[in-house]
Amino acid sequence: MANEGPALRQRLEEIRRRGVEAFGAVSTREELEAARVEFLGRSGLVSEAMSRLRGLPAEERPETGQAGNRVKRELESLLEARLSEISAAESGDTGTAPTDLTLPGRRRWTGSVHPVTRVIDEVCEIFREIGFTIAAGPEIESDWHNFTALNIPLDHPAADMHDTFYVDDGVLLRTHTSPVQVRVMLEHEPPVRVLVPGLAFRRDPWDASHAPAFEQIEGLAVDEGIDFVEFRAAIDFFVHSFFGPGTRTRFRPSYFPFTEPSAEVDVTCFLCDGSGCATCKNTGWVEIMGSGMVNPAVFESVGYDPERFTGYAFGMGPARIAMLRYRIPDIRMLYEGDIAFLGQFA
Ligand code: 2U9
Repeated sequence: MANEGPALRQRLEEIRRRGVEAFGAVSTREELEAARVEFLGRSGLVSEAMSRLRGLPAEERPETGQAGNRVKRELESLLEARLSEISAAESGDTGTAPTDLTLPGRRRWTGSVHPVTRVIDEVCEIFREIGFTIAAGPEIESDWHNFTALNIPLDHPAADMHDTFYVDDGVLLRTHTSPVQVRVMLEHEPPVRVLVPGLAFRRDPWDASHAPAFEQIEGLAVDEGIDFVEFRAAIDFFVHSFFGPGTRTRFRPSYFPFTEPSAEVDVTCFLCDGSGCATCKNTGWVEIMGSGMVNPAVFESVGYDPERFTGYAFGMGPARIAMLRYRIPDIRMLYEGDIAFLGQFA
């Protein structure tokens, strides 16, 4: 009988359809058990149909057998699903907890700007007002861009293996953002006024006042006729804008290979107004940055005429400024990602 295979498959499809209907209609364990016996029991409809496989011609058996197995699996999973629904209904578990209308509403979660980022943004905005643009560059640098071009000889302590992360011979993680200014000068003729925020890396300990990776903001202005007066005026404009118009500035002589003369910039303590507190160690002054007139040797390195051009440069650590401003006692608090702590600065 050539039609027996298709006929049996048709029968299986009918069993499947009736089974889906029957399992869908039950609402108690007893009804479900009765439907199980009828369709999936040892002498149930599926078994009965499958027992007729043996009578099929050999070439019809695989396809029909697979169809039978599919019907069996479908009805078995339906059985299981209905069983858990009925159990859940019996235990009174509707799948959703009752709503407690007396609970306070959930506050929408909002992010906040990291205090170091806030300082960076404010500093950039202030210098933007006096003509500075932002520049960026690679964090992995050549020792020429990081040291040599900046008048730091490679046998200077700053270039020592113990202070710098070397990636390869002559290749290192930049120890300041200054190589970016070197790159800007190599690519552009003066006038140059750039601000460079970015990460710098030093082989420093991870303690209350050091981090091996830290943000810096450096600035560089180069043009004909830039003198110390313009330099002080720019720094004063920044200090008044950032710390308040009543803040006074003090330049203390210092030394950096890339500036000459060099100065540390102190401001009157913005926490005690100069009367003396723990932050200013009772001196009334806090140091906020290093600075100076660009050393002509640096101009030589990048091919600028040191007879024609002068300029000033400065560098600050925004984490240090954030610590002073927000009275944060340990630099690690800024870098541990503790949302409860950082959220306070929203
Ligand atoms: C060029 C020429 C000069 C950038 C400068 C400083 C002084 C300075 C420190 C502040 C705190 C680094 O983050 S910190 O530890 N920086 O004191 N930086 S002058 O001078 C330059 C830079 C680039 C071409």
